[in-house]
Amino acid sequence: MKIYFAGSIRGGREDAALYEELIGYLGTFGHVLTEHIGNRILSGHGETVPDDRSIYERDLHWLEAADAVIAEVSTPSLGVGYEIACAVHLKKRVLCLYSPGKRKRLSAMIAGCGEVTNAEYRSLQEAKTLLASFLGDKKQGGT
Ligand code: 6IA
Repeated sequence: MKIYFAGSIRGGREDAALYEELIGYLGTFGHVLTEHIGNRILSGHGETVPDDRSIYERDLHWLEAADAVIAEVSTPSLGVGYEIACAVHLKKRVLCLYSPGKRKRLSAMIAGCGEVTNAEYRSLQEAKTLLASFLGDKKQGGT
């Protein structure tokens, strides 16, 4: 199974360590196409190489190839919102994970979208449980 993980980059890197944890866990279910999102060295400025057009085209290509899309939406990000909308139009299964009370309220354009699964969590363990139930029994070994 190919999994597309979306998380904030230029929207802010406050949750980078959390993304890293979630990506590690997702790796037990399949291949995570976007492992770099959890790279804590990657700054909120994003990198200049590859250039923005290459990033856009590569990510859209990965999104098209994905079997499931997981978006961590607690840190608001234009890019993540755009990816969610694209995924919906591509008829992908989309899970949006949101940790309430941390910062801003989740946009109504995500919270009110009936074509994605919205789920709130309060701990890493709870987020993992939500991922496992969304991805069903497709786990590939490990815990
Ligand atoms: O607006 P944002 O930058 O917060 O958007 C974040 C989302 O857009 C992520 O879910 C990514 O899939 C995508 N995205 C934004 N910037 C990059 C990027 N920068 N690389 C890949 N995807 C990106 C360069 C990093 C690379 C040199 C390791």
